[in-house]
Amino acid sequence: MAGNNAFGNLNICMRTSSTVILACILASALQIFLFSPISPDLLQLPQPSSAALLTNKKLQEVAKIGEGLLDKPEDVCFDGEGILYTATRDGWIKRLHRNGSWEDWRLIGGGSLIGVTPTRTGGIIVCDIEKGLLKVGEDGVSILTSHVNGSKIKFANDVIEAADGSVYFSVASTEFVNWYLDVLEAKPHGQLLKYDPLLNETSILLDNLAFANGVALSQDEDFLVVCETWKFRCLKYWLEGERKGRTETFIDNLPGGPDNVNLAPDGSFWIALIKVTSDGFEFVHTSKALKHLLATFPKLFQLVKGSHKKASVVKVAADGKIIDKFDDPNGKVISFVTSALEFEDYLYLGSLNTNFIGILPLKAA
Ligand SMILES: [Ca+2]
Ligand SMILES: [Ca+2]
Repeated sequence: MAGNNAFGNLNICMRTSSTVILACILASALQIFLFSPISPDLLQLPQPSSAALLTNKKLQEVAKIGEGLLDKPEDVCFDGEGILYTATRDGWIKRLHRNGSWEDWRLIGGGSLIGVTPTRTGGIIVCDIEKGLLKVGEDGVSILTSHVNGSKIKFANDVIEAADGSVYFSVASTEFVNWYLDVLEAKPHGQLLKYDPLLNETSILLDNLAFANGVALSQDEDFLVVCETWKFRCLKYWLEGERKGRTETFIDNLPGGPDNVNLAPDGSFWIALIKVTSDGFEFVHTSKALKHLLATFPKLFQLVKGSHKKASVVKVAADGKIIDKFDDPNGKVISFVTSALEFEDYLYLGSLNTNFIGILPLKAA
């Protein structure tokens, strides 16, 4: 009898444990679906084109400038006098003078400054993820534009000023400020915007872009390149000529997600490429359940994100062909390179994972 009782108790115990485990699983699943901040689509990450050049280690040769002074300098630009500017995560615009001295130039605050570009009238324009576009000059900081069609501009990402004073800029996502949530949702929430300083008006040129990122003008300013990070491609938007207002693919199947793009002196473009996903985790993008799980527990992003594990930049001719490529294949010296800018035969590299700007001589490279 005692044996039977013990067996019965064990049975009840096991049934209770199973019920508790099942209830926990159901509750977790319910929590994930109820609290998931995304409504995801599946995403097939593009395969790099066979025209992409082989991986090398050239970015491991970078020298580091401003080391220790620069907190995640996402973008870099030069003014007409050759002064370098960058916006740092601790809310500063810092600049490097020709004589090699760094200056903490303007404190804007917040942790949301990224893309920068010089203006014809002096100073720079900076993208503030929270506030929109800011003009930063000797006389201080002002908001250039913060709204479009009555809505607040969120996640301005990169900006360029044309010779006629028009300012073109990207909005990465109208939904998310966390870039990986936008990747996981895989719905195109990005835009290309134009600010007209004469009319003091901001308008939407392109909508439904897949994390609109870098923006650059061609040498003749007849077209503009805008990058779509998680589609691994950049578009060409025509500003002049017969095709004015039309959009076509500039380059696709890039060997990484394009971030910032900059015109090179020879008319080609330098594009920084992000490793969006760690090797072996690509399957995450093809499962809605896993996307919900990750989006609900963002600490898991570190497992899946590949951005901190590699750096790549490509040089793409005006006809959309890759003509050069530099990598740090395992992020040994520099990783998460977001910007590559050529100036006086050197390539300057911004990154969201460094406390310096990388610099590489192009003649010797
Ligand atoms: Ca820029
Ligand atoms: Ca960017």
